[in-house]
Amino acid sequence: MSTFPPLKNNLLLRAARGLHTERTPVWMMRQAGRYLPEYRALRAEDAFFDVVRTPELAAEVTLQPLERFPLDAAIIFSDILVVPQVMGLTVEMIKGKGPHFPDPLRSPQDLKRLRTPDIKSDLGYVLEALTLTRHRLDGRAPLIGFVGAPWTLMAYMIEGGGSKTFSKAKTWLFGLPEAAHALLGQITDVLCQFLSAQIEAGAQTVQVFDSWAGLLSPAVFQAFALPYLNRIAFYLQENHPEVPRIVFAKGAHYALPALAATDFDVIGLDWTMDPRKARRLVGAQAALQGNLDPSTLYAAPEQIHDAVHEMLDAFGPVGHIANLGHGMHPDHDPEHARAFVEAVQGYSHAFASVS
Ligand code: 1CP
Repeated sequence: MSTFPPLKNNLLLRAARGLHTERTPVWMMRQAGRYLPEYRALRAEDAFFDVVRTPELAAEVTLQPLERFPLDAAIIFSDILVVPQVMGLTVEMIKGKGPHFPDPLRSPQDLKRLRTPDIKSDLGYVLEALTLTRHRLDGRAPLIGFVGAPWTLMAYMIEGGGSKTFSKAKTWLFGLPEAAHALLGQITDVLCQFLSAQIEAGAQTVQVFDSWAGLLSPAVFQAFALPYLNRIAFYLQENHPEVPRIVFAKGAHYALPALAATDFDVIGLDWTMDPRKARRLVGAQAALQGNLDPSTLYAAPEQIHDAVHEMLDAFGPVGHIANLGHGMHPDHDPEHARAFVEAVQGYSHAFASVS
């Protein structure tokens, strides 16, 4: 393992542990991406997955938002769909439309098509990008690795792309539960290995994105999402106890107490969740991350400041990582992202010192 430069800003790692920090750390989901002209310029030259698969380019894109804003974390430029790819499914990125699987899983018979990847060779490009980025960061901020959650990945693998209802994937949950569990178990094994390898390659914290958790009922989440999230958090706790684990189960209001009881250290909230209520449900069992409505960034900078102050008051100064409640939109103005970051850093500094 290479020796990395010392970390000069560990605010996020401390907040993730519920420790006191001199101000609230801040980053933005999808902070590297299409709202940045420098990203669009780079993407004009190369296809999406070519950027992801070229460590030099992935590192460059990861650092783009940090060159502009004083962010407290970098998130590696990659995609949750690299995992279905190495399990044997073809994934294309269609301009303006998003991901497309030309040959998704159509029936339980198709599980035979899935392969067990060799993480170090098949996903070596992500690992190399992490190591390179960690060096280039030079300790400015911690580096976040990530994966999609088992249910969210299963949803794409069966549906073949994005969907409003993911009804094909839900057909498996309700009509083919054994096949669904077999698939979820297989995905989970890969995710445990991949997250572990990301940590060994340089990730200082990891986030699991369960972007489609909100489509599930509490009972279905309990049966098909939670056990696998639990397994991932437990595996990481056993193997890398020093690395904080973040889970973001978008839309899953009902799941907060259950997630608090897992080995995740941080629970991400989307913008529809009330921070005070979430804190009551989670107690001191986990730190919270979030949750400004990303659409707030369409407002003028003064209004962004007001909304951020309200958000910081609601979360309080301890055990909070400021973020948006979901990702940046491609039509966001980068200067409004700056207003968000500066508002968090300016206000929380004053606020932590009086509390
Ligand atoms: O044309 C382009 O440049 C493609 C746009 C794009 C980008 C910038 C995609 C396609 N993926 C990404 C990068 C990405 N994806 C990151 C990079 C790091 C960062 O946040 O800065 C991350 C963390 C992801 C994770 C991801 N991919 C999620 C989970 C987060 C979320 O938004 O809920 C999901 C659901 C995906 C699938 C995906 N990849 C790309 C798109 C457009 C989508 C969503 C499609 C859909 O709505 O179903």
